[in-house]
Amino acid sequence: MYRRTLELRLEAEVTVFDHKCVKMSEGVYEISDGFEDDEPDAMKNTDIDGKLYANVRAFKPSPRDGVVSSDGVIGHHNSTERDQLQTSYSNMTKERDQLQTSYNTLTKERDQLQTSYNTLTKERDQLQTSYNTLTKERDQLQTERDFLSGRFTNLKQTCSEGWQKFDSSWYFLSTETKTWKKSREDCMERGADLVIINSDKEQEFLFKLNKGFWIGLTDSVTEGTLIWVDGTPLTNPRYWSPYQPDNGGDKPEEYGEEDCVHIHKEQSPRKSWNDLSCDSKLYWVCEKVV
Ligand SMILES: [Ca+2]
Ligand SMILES: [Ca+2]
Ligand SMILES: [Ca+2]
Repeated sequence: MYRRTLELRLEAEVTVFDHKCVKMSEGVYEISDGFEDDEPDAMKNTDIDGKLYANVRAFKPSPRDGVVSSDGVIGHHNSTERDQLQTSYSNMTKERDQLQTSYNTLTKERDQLQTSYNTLTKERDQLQTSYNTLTKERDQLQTERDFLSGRFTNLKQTCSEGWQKFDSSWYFLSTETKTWKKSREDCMERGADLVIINSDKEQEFLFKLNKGFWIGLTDSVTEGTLIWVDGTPLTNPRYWSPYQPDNGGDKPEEYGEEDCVHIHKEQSPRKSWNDLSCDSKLYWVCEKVV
């Protein structure tokens, strides 16, 4: 914009200058005529100026001869100014071209930067997504690690305190005797519960421990409804001794209520359960599922 204004101004100046030149040459011609008419006699051939004027008089220029032929000094001055303007104009044109080149280069650079910026923005977004995913994964792994570490600590305790493993569970056989309720409390303090028997294999394993002990089965809530310590009702398998459960021979007034179940070591492996008074003191077995 600025360049264009400058160009226009220069062109205007050159035009005005051209116009002035024409006017000036006309003026000179007219003045030399005037000298012929009005010059006092005293001026003639008396000094340098006079000689000059005389020369002017002697030369009869046509209006078309203009600056150069009518007055050498003025003509030279004007042509110098014109040359200077021409030079300025050339310089300006050159400068304009350089500016145009610079502008093109900068435009190109700006476009490249824009492209780079877009690429980087995209990359940043991808990295952000990756970061979010990794953060999520890290949190999951931390949770998993905490869970496993807890389990490991639990297992370490289990192993060091006389527990033994069978299938997918750990078992603890007590070395003292307690009521059913106290026995259960002991198991819970060890992070376990009284044993729940789920299979023939488990029943046989327990029978081989060769002791009479409490298992996690009771009908203390509702007489006749036997429930495991995890809340599931007794279905199958079941390994009752003959005539059991009998709730004390159905004579509570004589034998007391029998609401807690134990394994009787004198019976056969698959026929060894008996219900007994919960206040009896027996060994017990805790079970911890891995
Ligand atoms: Ca079990
Ligand atoms: Ca009972
Ligand atoms: Ca019984």
